Amino acid sequence: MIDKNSPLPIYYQIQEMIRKKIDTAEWEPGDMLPSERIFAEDFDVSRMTVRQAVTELANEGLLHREKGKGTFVAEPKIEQPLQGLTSFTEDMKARGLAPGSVLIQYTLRTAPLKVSEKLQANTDVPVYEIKRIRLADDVPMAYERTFINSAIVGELPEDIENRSIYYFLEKEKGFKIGDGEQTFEASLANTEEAGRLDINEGDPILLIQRITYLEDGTPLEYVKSAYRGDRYKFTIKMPR
Ligand code: 16G
Repeated sequence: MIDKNSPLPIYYQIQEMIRKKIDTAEWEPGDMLPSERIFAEDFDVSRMTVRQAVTELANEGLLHREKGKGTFVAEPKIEQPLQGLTSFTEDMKARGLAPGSVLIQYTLRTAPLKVSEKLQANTDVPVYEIKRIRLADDVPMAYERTFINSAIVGELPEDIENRSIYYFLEKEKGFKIGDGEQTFEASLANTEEAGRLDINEGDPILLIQRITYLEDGTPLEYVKSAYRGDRYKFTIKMPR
């Protein structure tokens, strides 16, 4: 299967072989790959070459490594189309996954300077600060830090952990959410994010910031989220 006379580098041929096994479901998510040693012996190549192939596929999110255990076929990434302003709960339900949250913090406080700027409010305005780990079928997907202007929404319910904030505001309170503005940037998980997302410190994450506005243009929330780089990819349709 490996052609040493081919102009294609050997590590690349190994990668293609692994890809094929995953594409054809010969290897399925959760399956453990043979060890580097076995691989190297089977193909009569160096362990370094095998490692290079596997490392690149792990960086791509196709494989994932667990310290002291081995390398496994990763779950396919969740593909999130960027069209329209949706909530996490809606996004998960749309793809047949069960949305969930673990509430880490839920406080009413005065807005930090940056947050007050984003919400176009005074620094003494009371804001809810809500930290939630967002789960899909019980697996952590994102770690969200939400700031909501309480001067605008009034009181939020105590049992926020088990609720959709958008559903509550729109369906129970009658607010009209208008639109949102979002930025994406690549980053590496810090200690807190890694712990919350069940990944290693330094693993790739996507940092997303969203400001959501009511229909009349009033800023409602400012949210900073860390999404797992190995579990998510975003798609966007671009009409020319
Ligand atoms: C999404 C939004 C977040 C919003 C949340 C509401 C991004 C990056 N963030 O996670 O801004 O607060 O949905 O979700 O998409 P909920 O209605 O399920 O509580």
